[in-house]
Amino acid sequence: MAQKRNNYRSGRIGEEIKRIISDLLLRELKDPAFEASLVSISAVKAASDGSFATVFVSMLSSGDAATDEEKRGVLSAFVKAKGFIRHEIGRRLELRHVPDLRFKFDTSEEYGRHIEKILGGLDIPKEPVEKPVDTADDIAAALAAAETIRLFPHENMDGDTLGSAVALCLALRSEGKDCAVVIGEKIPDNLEFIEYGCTVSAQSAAAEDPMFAGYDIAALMDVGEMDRIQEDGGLFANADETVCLDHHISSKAVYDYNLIDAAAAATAEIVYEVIRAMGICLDARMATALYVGIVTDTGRFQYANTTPRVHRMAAELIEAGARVGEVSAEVYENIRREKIMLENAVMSTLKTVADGRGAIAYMSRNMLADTGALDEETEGIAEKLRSVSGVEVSAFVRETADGRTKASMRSKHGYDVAELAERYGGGGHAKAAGFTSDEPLADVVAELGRILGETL
Ligand SMILES: [Mn+2]
Repeated sequence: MAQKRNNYRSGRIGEEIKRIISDLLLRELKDPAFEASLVSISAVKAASDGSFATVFVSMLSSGDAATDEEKRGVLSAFVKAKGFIRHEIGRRLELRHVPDLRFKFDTSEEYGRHIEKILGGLDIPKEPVEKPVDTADDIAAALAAAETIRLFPHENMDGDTLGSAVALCLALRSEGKDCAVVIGEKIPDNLEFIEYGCTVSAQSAAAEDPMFAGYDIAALMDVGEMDRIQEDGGLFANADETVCLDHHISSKAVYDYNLIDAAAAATAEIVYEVIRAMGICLDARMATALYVGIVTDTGRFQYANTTPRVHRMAAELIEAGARVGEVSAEVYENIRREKIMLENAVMSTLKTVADGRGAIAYMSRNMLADTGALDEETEGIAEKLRSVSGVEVSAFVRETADGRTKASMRSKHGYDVAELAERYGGGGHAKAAGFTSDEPLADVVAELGRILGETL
């Protein structure tokens, strides 16, 4: 399996992207919006993790400052051409993972036109910009100052990402904010009960905001990478300000506001602090949504992340009206027969290595098709594999819909699976981590078997 890290530093890649887009503007990008005004790229700032790059666009319209309408036309033309531009960047730089692009106007240029100075001043930072994390009070203040807020749960939606987003959405709506949770997947049946009218499809959100420029704040919920949300990045990346609320140790503080706390058991714990910092009183629905987040991310208060703080928070949520019985019945006694049949099929592939200390099982697309189960119904299989007596590390390897191979690893005691996942461009926690590879399923299964056999 090849490593996925690219060799470009973020400053270097920013310069390369600027050069390529400038060249495309001269030769290949033919939208009339580009021709009506003098459009140029003043700088490109790449995020330190390579997940996205901000392209600063300048324009002069027949010697005057461009009108808002002209600017919208240009932004929209860039968004339309984004697929082509990213393709060209990937081709010319031989990158497997092209950063997503967010286009912004370089407003500093409108007033001064001291182009030289601006190019110098805005130039690409020499080192990746990872910032210190913000406090719940900082996040609360940023949210309080915003009017339109969109929350973005991660793909393969789980109880924490959805519960956190729904609770924060309800809290912000109670303050009169225009807020919604943007999803691109069907909500798993066992989580549908906490939807509470909060979600909008990424498609309809895009239709409502075709310029991808309308939100004051876009927030990543329970995820640190833009390419793991349920839309292609345009809606999130072009908000005025970006926020990351997460508890994954691999997430980097590269957004405008970041509250990333690896000591939190769930993002719901972080969101709870933010809601309290905003001075909002929890209602029964917010409490239920947050309760789902902590119950699912602590494995029903069984994992090592189950701290006194988690139990105190659970007690406060129940006091605020969290519906404990409903959560238990909806989340855990609501399993589709197809999912059980898929688990049977996966378990029949179980192999152990290192005298039973490593357990590996896999799922092919055929197994999914034969049982009629859905991709998200693989959730929980990695944990089930770890529950086998004597197993220290489990790996569940599956084929994804787009033909790649995804590995989810779990460990019982000391083994750090995040370190293993990071070698393949993935990440996670010491006891729960994963990665996605372009190698075939059988190769990933064989290699993980070999590595666990040697290291356990
Ligand atoms: Mn989580």
